[in-house]
Amino acid sequence: MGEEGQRTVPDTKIVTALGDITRFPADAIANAANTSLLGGGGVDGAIHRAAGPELLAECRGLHGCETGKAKITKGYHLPAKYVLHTPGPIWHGGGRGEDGLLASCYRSCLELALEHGCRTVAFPSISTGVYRFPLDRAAPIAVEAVRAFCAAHPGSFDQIAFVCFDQRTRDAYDRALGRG
Ligand code: AR6
Repeated sequence: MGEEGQRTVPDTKIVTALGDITRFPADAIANAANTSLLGGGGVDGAIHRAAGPELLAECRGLHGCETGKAKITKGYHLPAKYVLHTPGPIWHGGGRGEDGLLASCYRSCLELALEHGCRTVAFPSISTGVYRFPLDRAAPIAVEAVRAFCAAHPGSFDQIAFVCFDQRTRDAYDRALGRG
């Protein structure tokens, strides 16, 4: 028997961090955008401010994005090489496909990251701010979507980070990861 059967693919590390995603070192960061992709408040506003006006110029050429899908741009003045813009679902009580759309945001971003050779990806807590998706419901959906994608693409990523802006949000993601 040769040694070829002995190789193992290193697992992707899935971590949480507390802080500002615009300063986080990753090949790509996700943006909790809206369907216009023309900027807004929250993390979207912070990403546009940190990236500079070139980001909005590129976004104008994308002609929006459907909820649950994603589009990629360069990162301009961000430490990240790319931004993955994904409009999360607005919470309407849970009966309008919000769970599935939220999972789809994470998958769509990771598909694009994979296609562009990104080894490290950072996500904010999509939809749990202005869009009012309940945090304790969103975090397990996000974690499960990321875990399933990584399991289906072994060795594709070194690290996926959930970069949380406050401790309450980080606690929810840590609990969802089973580290609470
Ligand atoms: N780094 C990491 N997380 C952040 C940052 C930051 N710099 N700033 C805010 N957050 P939100 P949504 C957290 O409202 O709910 C925009 O106007 C924030 O505390 O940014 O998906 C878009 O244009 C919360 O935990 O996104 C859309 O119109 C999380 O990011 C709409 O808001 C998401 O909050 C999208 O709403």
